[in-house]
Amino acid sequence: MLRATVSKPDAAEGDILGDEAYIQLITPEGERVENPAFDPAVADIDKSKLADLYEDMVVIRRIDTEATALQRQGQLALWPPLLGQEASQIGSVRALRDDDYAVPSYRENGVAFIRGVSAEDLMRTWKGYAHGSWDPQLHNLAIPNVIIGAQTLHAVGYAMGIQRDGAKSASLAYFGDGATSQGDVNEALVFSAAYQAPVVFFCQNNHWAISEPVRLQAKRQIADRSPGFGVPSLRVDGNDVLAVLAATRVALERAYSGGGPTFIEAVTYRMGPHTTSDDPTKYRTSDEVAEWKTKDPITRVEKHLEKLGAFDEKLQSRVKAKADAVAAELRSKCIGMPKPGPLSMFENVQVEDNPVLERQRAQYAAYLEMFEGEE
Ligand SMILES: Cc1ncc(C[n+]2csc(CCOP(=O)(O)OP(=O)(O)O)c2C)c(N)n1
Ligand SMILES: [Mg+2]
Repeated sequence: MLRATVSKPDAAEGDILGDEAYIQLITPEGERVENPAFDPAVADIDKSKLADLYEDMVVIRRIDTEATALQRQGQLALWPPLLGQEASQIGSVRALRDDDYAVPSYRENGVAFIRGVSAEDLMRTWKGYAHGSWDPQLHNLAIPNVIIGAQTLHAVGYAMGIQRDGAKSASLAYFGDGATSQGDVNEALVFSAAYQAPVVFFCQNNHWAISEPVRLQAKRQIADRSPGFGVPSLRVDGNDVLAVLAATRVALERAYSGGGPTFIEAVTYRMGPHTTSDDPTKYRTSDEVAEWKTKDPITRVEKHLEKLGAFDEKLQSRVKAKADAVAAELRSKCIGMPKPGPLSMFENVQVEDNPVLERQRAQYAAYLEMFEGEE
């Protein structure tokens, strides 16, 4: 079940894009595939719970669409779209317990929403109004990390803390395919294995690190990297919410029971730009995007629910109403957000004030005074 050793190298460069060797429980056509190893992990997911996962995915896609529009209208400074990665984000975050601690990159805005971060807090960072918008302790979710891969070290450190407290929870780090080439991620893997820390490395292989394709940096599958560090891995269809939920639950159970770290490669695709500042038509073909559209994470659950006779009018209107309400709140909170004064940038930098910070604040306040009375 777990890959403790690396698989055979790919036959040819480029095969990584088309490789289907992963855990899949619902096909793009909406068929349920039996999998004796992973079915038990999602045995509780009946029609109604699958409909809830569907609702989650529709809602976070809507958040993404709304936020992208808000950026285009000048209301947000930047937005990193999650379009296409809904199953990876929902399957993984719904596997977490409240006492588990998640450590995201910048792209996990769907994860943040599910962890209870308010629309206002979600928007604040991307409006450029705060360094980090929410209280990590309140949601057991760290603030977004833009330093590629650094958050994997934080997650391992947190997991080592859990170990020392004798608690039975786990931490989970979100990062991308590109991040696996960073030193920080490699160091995090070493430490996690050395201490058998209760941590899950959740890598969303969305096939691109800005304009660099995964095949450039990875001559073998991403899931082959961690076994070399002594961290077993799972490779899962990242567009299949049920499979992602199953794989993440299996990895978390290993962590809770003292089994140590697990690496998950969720094979997915970034359907939109890297951020709203990026134009992906400069470096990838529309054929590639069209091919991934056929593997859409939401459509396949719709098809599956249809086959079960559960994709009815009631569900559709419930989901639409929720998505509409969340989008409307996001928009009104974003547009109505009071602009913080320039000196607010000195808040929450460190736990306590100190002479260096105070001096910088005073210097900047004096500088701002020079412009008083000007338009
Ligand atoms: C240490 C560091 N190096 C470079 C960058 C610039 N940068 C921002 S996003 C990115 C690509 C990350 O790709 P990946 O890990 O696949 O995540 P994705 O954006 O696809 O979710 C890079 C290189 C950065 N933010 N931090
Ligand atoms: Mg990527």
